[in-house]
Amino acid sequence: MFSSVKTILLSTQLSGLLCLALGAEYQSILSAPVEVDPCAAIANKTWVAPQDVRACFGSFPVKPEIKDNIIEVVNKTLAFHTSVNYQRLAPPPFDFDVHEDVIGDLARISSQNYSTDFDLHLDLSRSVKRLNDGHCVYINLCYDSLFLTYLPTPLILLTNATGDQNVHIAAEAFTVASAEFKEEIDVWQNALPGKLRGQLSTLSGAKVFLIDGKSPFDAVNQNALITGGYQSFGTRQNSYFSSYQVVSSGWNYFMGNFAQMSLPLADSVELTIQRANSTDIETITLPYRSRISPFASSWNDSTTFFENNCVAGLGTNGHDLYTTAPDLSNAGAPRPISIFQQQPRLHPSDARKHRQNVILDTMPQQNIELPPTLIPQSPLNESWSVAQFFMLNDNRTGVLALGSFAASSFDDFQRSLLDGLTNLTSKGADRLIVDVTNNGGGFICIAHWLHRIIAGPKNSTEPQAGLDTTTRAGPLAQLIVKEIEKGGDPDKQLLYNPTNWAYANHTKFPETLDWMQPVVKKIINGQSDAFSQRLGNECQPFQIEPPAERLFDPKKTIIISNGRCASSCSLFSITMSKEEGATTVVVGGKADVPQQYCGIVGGQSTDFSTMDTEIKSVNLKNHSLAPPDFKTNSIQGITWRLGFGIDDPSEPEEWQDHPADLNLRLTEDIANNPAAIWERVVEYVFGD
Ligand SMILES: *[C@@H]1O[C@H](CO)[C@@H](O)[C@H](O)[C@H]1NC(C)=O
Ligand SMILES: *[C@@H]1O[C@H](CO)[C@@H](O)[C@H](O)[C@H]1NC(C)=O
Ligand SMILES: *[C@@H]1O[C@H](CO)[C@@H](O)[C@H](O)[C@H]1NC(C)=O
Ligand SMILES: *[C@@H]1O[C@H](CO)[C@@H](O)[C@H](O)[C@H]1NC(C)=O
Ligand SMILES: *[C@@H]1O[C@H](CO)[C@@H](O)[C@H](O)[C@H]1NC(C)=O
Ligand SMILES: *[C@@H]1O[C@H](CO)[C@@H](O)[C@H](O)[C@H]1NC(C)=O
Ligand SMILES: *[C@@H]1O[C@H](CO)[C@@H](O)[C@H](O)[C@H]1NC(C)=O
Ligand SMILES: *[C@@H]1O[C@H](CO)[C@@H](O)[C@H](O)[C@H]1NC(C)=O
Ligand SMILES: *[C@@H]1O[C@H](CO)[C@@H](O)[C@H](O)[C@H]1NC(C)=O
Ligand SMILES: *[C@@H]1O[C@H](CO)[C@@H](O)[C@H](O)[C@H]1NC(C)=O
Ligand SMILES: *[C@@H]1O[C@H](CO)[C@@H](O)[C@H](O)[C@H]1NC(C)=O
Ligand SMILES: CC(=O)N[C@H]1CO[C@H](CO)[C@@H](O)[C@@H]1O
Repeated sequence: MFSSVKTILLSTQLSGLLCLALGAEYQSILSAPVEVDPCAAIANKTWVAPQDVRACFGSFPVKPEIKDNIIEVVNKTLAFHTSVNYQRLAPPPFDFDVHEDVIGDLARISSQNYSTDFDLHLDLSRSVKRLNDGHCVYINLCYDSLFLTYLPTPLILLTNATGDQNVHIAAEAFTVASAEFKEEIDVWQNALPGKLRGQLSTLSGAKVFLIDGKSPFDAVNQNALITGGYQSFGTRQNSYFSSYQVVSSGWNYFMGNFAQMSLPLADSVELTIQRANSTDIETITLPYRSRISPFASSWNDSTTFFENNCVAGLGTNGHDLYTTAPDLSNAGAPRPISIFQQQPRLHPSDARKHRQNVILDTMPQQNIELPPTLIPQSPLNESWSVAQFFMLNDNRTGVLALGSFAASSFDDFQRSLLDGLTNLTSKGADRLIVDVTNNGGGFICIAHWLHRIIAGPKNSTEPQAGLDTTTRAGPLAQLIVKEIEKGGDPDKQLLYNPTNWAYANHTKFPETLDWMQPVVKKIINGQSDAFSQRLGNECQPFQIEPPAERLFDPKKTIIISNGRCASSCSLFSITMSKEEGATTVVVGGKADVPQQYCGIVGGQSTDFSTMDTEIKSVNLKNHSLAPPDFKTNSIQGITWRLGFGIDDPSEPEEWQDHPADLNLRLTEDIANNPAAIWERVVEYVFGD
């Protein structure tokens, strides 16, 4: 009975009318005592049990026309994603990590039946995640992170005095959880058995022997198979553990995939632990609890749940820039994709003006605070937003803790990086640490800028301080460029407009040029593919004058992260490491697994709605290759440009090796303590 109600609710306009007409009748069905609406049961609640969220999510049957729409939009959008054929099988060292035939999986999903729309979503979103490409992610705001599902016990991988690695509950776990989850902490306190009841704080620091009866790395590795985002297995392992990040409001605590999940797929976890200062081995069960997202729209039953959260809204689809009045488009309002981009919210004009390369995560950044005792003290006054500057106690090592390559104002950010680094040198710093832990990228030209001002003017920084790129030349992309050449973008607003790009010799394209022709044909993993000519520098000359001399000796520059440095962060780290000889350090990570100092290089990231705007603006929406509008509240990210390699300039940098020079083990005394980590890194690298 319930399904048939949903069938009508999920339908298009016509059945929407039907629904209105029959509203009273269905209302009485819903309120019958035996039929509890599972979405009403979790309406207007902040914290709920994951199984109750699943009951709501799982109450919607698959509507064939909705399923076909999602698959068609995703499939046709992937024609703009540079990497589809590369990702069928990446070259070593990523051949074990990246081998997803996403087009084949879409065909499989298309012909497969699912008992619920949520099951369909799981299969589709996980298939896309198997690309292990954080630029190319499928998100449905109806499900993904509508609730985040938490445990109060984030984990950390520690190395002990005899050099062995053990998984622990983070020492700061209770401090973090009791501050962030004030109103829910009693649920966990009361869930603890026997004498542990109410003693959640004593779990902090505990050594973890088993997770759900198995070795902790069984759980870590299971997660690494589905978390997506990064090519490297080691980096995906590291995503399980807690860490830190500079955000625009200060220092954030990153819970890790064990203690924070984007979907309500686990109800509880059984942990076999040894608490600090105890010899007992204890087994406890902790419930997962789901917290409503601040981005959710409220509902009171399944109908309003679906209408308010699951259908396309402002910014889901693109718009014709030449016919839609700005107030009818989403101009001014943040686009849905910005919720999932791992960078601060941008000013809309900056977001349009300055190209970005940024990782998408199915989990938005949270404002969970790093405990005050772990926050580095005495930032320099030039610190601004995601860029915090410090001088270490040796008075010669400056630190730039950089949580993102984007900030609310491009211009202020660019200036603050120059001022902060200049001030460090004027205070006597002659060596530099750049801590990019969990830096998901941001403005492409900020990555180039930072490379240029640190390393100074030289042939690796001027005029190109980043990577040359190419974009995919699918048939529809070629047509868009032809339409622009014919005058289809008089105001030069589109990404495909030649005025944005330059020849490989870094000379800007003329204003009228079909720059896609001739296309560069390639055979990739046995598939015919086509790309644009090689594109040169797009960032220089910079808007502000860079210093005439380098600010630091790149060989005395250390780039630190947990491997989770993506997109523009990769552009910066790779050019600094491979071209300038900077030292790369990955902190944490399993000792016998290679650690990459960055991942997800890309070149420029974008998404379906942006491509849809390009298509609509040149009147190609009717073309058979044009993706239709999403009917659902969905996002499809893509890599739109791909950077060429440094070691092998003829192939993408994306799947070339980025091994860290040093893998620093995390010990109890430095775990999640940035200042302590920096001092330890200085000892190891400079031998002080
Ligand atoms: C519940 O409803 C009240 C009153 O409308 C509102 O103020 C509150 O924010 C709602 N809470 C949630 C979790 O939606
Ligand atoms: C995806 O698009 C390709 C053409 O690019 C087409 O051959 C294929 O059938 C489509 N797949 C699905 C599931 O629609
Ligand atoms: C899916 O369901 C349809 C309609 O019930 C049926 O015709 C088809 O055979 C099913 N497909 C599979 C793969 O089970
Ligand atoms: C380090 O961990 C290993 C493995 O758990 C353990 O056998 C060893 O006793 C520990 N060493 C110290 C010094 O705690
Ligand atoms: C363990 O004992 C040491 C020494 O007595 C103490 O400093 C520490 O706080 C204790 N740890 C916990 C979690 O109780
Ligand atoms: C549920 O919310 C809708 C608007 O979202 C409102 O029109 C309706 O009256 C509400 N129903 C109940 C039972 O509160
Ligand atoms: C830095 O800012 C603090 C607080 O605003 C101020 O007291 C201090 O004088 C400033 N230091 C410098 C060197 O400008
Ligand atoms: C660093 O500079 C501060 C302030 O100028 C001074 O107090 C301190 O002794 C210096 N430290 C070293 C190791 O030279
Ligand atoms: C860049 O400069 C370095 C040193 O000045 C030189 O060895 C190298 O060949 C130059 N590379 C190019 C591409 O000009
Ligand atoms: C760069 O290449 C383009 C296309 O080949 C050519 O027209 C242009 O003259 C070149 N510019 C320079 C400065 O060599
Ligand atoms: C698409 O086709 C329809 C019907 O053929 C037409 O009414 C509409 O104007 C076309 N739209 C565009 C953007 O060309
Ligand atoms: C505190 C300090 O030294 N501030 C200087 C930082 O750098 C800017 C620009 O170089 C100077 O104007 C500040 O005086």
